[in-house]
Amino acid sequence: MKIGNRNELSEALKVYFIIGSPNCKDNPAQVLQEAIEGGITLFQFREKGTGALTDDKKVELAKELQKICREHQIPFIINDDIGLAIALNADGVHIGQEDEPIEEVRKKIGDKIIGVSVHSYDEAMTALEGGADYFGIGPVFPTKTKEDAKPSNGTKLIEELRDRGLSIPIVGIGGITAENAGSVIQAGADGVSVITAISHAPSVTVAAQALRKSVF
Ligand code: TZP
Ligand code: MG
Repeated sequence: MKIGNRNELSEALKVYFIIGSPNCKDNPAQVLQEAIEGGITLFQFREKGTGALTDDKKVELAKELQKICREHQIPFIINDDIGLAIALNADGVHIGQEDEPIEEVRKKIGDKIIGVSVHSYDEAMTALEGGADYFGIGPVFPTKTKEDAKPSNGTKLIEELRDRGLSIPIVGIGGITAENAGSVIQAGADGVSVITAISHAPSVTVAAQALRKSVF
């Protein structure tokens, strides 16, 4: 799945679904299939937290999920693990402030997508200068999903970056649901990233459909 320009990336970021095995009650492949049926537009593999798979088991799951994404032309992005993204020829990576500097990541992965989590204007400028393709900003709302998440800060930073003229694609993350997603888009985000609002929903497909309706 090749994303050619900023506009295509902005569209792909609208319903940005993230999971690893610790986020799923069911088999992750099943969860991903159902989320795709519901209309997610991009997928990030984030194998983190208590009980996360490592080594061969992690690679195996990544390959299985990537295959499903390929069959449905859904971009497949890997969290943190640049080596795995290169080995699998993933569509991109998502890195945080504690990961390798973006300049190093860019050298390694060429023109693939690089998303960066930013929490301030200064972090945003550094990521922009380093060649980030999009920003993840959050937690917008309180979340229990990320163990080391910073306190939630609403949509303030998204608004600030837009007010200061930044046009880079942005996704909000953290505690986002179909009910509050509209306010994140309203603040200037191109899309919403979600884990549990989809992965823990009674019906994964219905939850993905509802999120899609709230951002399109
Ligand atoms: N980064 C900031 S909040 C968060 C991450 C990975 C977790 C989002 O999970 P949820 O379940 O959608 O709140
Ligand atoms: Mg990280």
